[in-house]
Amino acid sequence: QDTSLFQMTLLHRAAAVEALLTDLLSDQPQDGEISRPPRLMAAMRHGVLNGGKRLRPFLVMESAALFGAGTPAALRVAAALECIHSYSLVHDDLPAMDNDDMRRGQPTVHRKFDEAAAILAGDSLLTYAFELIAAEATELDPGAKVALVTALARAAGIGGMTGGQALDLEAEKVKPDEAGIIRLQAMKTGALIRFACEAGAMIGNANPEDRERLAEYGSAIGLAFQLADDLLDVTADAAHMGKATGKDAAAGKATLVSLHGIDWTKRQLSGLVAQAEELLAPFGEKAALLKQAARFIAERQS
Ligand code: GRG
Repeated sequence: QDTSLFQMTLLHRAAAVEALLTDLLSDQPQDGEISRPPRLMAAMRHGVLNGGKRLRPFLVMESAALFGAGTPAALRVAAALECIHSYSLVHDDLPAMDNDDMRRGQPTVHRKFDEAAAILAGDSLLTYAFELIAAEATELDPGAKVALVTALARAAGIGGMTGGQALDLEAEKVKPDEAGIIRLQAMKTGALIRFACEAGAMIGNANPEDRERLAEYGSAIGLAFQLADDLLDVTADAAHMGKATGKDAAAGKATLVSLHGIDWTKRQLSGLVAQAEELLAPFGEKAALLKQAARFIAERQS
């Protein structure tokens, strides 16, 4: 029953963020823009509005709700974060990176459009994310906006996602040790998930201790997200489980699963869920859905 409440809320929040993104990514020029090239906009929409789970937006909104923060600002920050996540997928799919033809069950942006369009759509989503947070329409005080922009830039940049992607590419040549794997994963996928949770606390004006608690929760579920992903990569009979490929496993990539095996990974995942729940314990019932989110991430099948 708890799980279905979580699933329903995830869908509800996904619908809200998709409605906002549909509006924001229309062909209609907005806020002083000279024009919006229709093909660029179509490529951006294809990269974003194509059926992702919208987990990161859920985490922003649910974390903000924990501190009683109203929806409009959280929704805009959530949309900004989804733009960044989507851009990373569009660029990750490019021939120079993973060279994937399909994403979220549809042709990748460079397949449907072309490579130049995919690069520009990704670039535009990345910059638009920061505009979205800083814009007047986001109802937060200037100090909060600067803090959010700074934290998001850090999470998406050198010490976060793009840095982690660089380490991941190097790992194909020189296999990292366990600490190296954990570090690269914390950066590549963990940093945005951690940001999602911490951003909610920031939007809700949480005290430093609670903000750190949410960030730690984000780190725990970020690691769980990656472990679950690695587990799916080896266990998913690719054709049947809905995951595109067991590509990493097939490429012999070093992951914690390849180092320690499936049983160890499952125990680790349970441990991370317990840790996430413990971090949220002071918030009591109000944090029930965030606790469910930890479970969902650890047990997800797609
Ligand atoms: C190329 C700048 C650049 C960064 C790439 C995050 C990343 C760095 C690449 C994504 C590659 C990938 C498949 C990583 C595994 C974890 C992951 C981010 C999966 C996709 O996230 P979900 O499951 O996807 O939240 P949806 O489609 O639901 O949004």
